[in-house]
Order: sequence, then structure tokens, then C-alpha cells
Amino acid sequence: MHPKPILLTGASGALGRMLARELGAAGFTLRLTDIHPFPDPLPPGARFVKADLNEGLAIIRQAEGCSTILHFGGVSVERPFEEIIGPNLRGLYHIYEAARREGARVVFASSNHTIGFHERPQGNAARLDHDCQFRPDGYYGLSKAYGELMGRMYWDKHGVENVNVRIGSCLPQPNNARGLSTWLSYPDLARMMIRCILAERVGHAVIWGASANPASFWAKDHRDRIGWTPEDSAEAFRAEIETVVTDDPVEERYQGGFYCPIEYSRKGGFSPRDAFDLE
Ligand code: 15L
Repeated sequence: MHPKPILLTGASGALGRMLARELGAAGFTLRLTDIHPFPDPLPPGARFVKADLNEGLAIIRQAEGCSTILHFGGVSVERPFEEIIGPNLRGLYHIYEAARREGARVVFASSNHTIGFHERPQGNAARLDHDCQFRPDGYYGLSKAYGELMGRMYWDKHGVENVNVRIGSCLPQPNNARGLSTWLSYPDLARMMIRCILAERVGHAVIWGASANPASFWAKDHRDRIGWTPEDSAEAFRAEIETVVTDDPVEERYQGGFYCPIEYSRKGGFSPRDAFDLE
């Protein structure tokens, strides 16, 4: 089917394992890598090599001969700055240099935490488009914004194509009221990755990584470039999750949810809405 191998970083994480299984079953030849051992049986034709994103040569070697790098590796939650620098900043540079050498496309697992400090839309208020302002809700979200900008630069300067997927909450099923807006089903993500690999031309693209949720926070993006339409919806779980909210006003006010109150120290803490008029 697809002639060249696909490199999947972060293969031993929850999304990596699911994608290895689904892309392997779809007939892609996979090169899997992670800093942790791969816990599952390898899909047919797949190979796993343990590698650290900090090691440029190791990453360049893994990417040899690959058409696409699905970059799901790195720190995937909020952590202190020092823990993020290596895997998420330096590691990303290694991924893009490898892609440049190979003429490969990068598909970057970005995150809604790049824009987490946008307020949740109330009523009929406008939803965010892909070109909204970055408003990262921590060092993790900031590193993902850096990753998207790296994609911007490598496309403009070196012609390295990239798709940046601002993943909402990719879980087997949504687990709180916020998930009515942010949930991305595993099958929708797997189908999106296949389209990212097969699409003719993508340039520098940004796609909201959410299923077809009527309560979505997000609107326009570049999904037409890859020909992807989500098929699942968090509405199927509404009865179970719509009352699952916290009593933290910062968490419930912003799109990034529980990442927003982590180490939150804005002067005066949380104040009434009108105190936040200045963006
Ligand atoms: C993310 O980016 C994280 O990787 C994931 O663990 C969730 O926290 C998700 O965002 C979310 O916002 O629900």
C-alpha cells in the first residue's frame, strides 16, 4: 500500500500504542520509537527501537527512509520547565532536522493547551478558529506552541510539510463536562492520521483534534487539506458526564480546564469576570 515506512515517536504511550495497532492493521510499515519499551506485540513488519528525543543522531537514524514522522513523543502533561526543554524543545528540533534530511512530512501531536487560556464560549459566542492567538496555559502548552511555530518556520524556510493537530482530550471516552467540547475518539484520531499520511499536499496545516462534538469550542481549521471529517461525538456520553464539573472557577472558565489552575498566581487570584477585561 504506502511504499515508505512511517516513523511513530511516543509509540509506547497510550495514543502511540493505539496508533501502532491501527496503522499496522491498515497495512502501513511502521518504525516505532520511544524512551520506554514497547509493551505490546509488534504489528506485522514493524520494528521498535528505544531512543531518546534528546539524541539527535538516534532520531535522524530512526527517520531514514521514512515518508512521514508522526511525532507523539515528548512530555505530554504539565511539568516544570526544566523537564520540558529536552524532549519537547530540543527533541522537536531533532524531529524537524530528520524530516528535512528525508524530505518527510511531520505530523505533530500539538494540544489544546496551546490556547488553554481562551475562555470557554458562552451561548452563541464565536468559537475559535485555527489562527486565533496562542494563549498557552503552562510550560507544556507553551512547548506545543513552539512546536507549531517550528512547523511554520520549517515549511516557509525548508519546504518541510507539517500538520499540527491541536488534540483536545483523546480518551476511550470523555470523562467530564469539558469533554463534551474537547473529546477526540480513538477511531477519529486513527482515521485522521491515515489522512495525514496519504494527503497529497498539506503545507503547514493546523487542525483541531476533536470529534464532531456539537458543543465544541473550536471552528475553522485546515481539515479539508487532508480530507478528514470526524465521525464520533461526545453527545453520546452526555448523560454520564454533563454534571461532572469541579468547584474551581479558573478550571471551569478556561478551555484548558485543569491545566489552568496549576501554579496559578495571577495577582489577587481569581476575580470577577470584568477584572479580566484586559487581555
Ligand atoms: C493534553 O494535551 C494531554 O496530553 C492530555 O493528557 C489531556 O490532559 C488533554 O490535553 C486534555 O486537555 O484533556
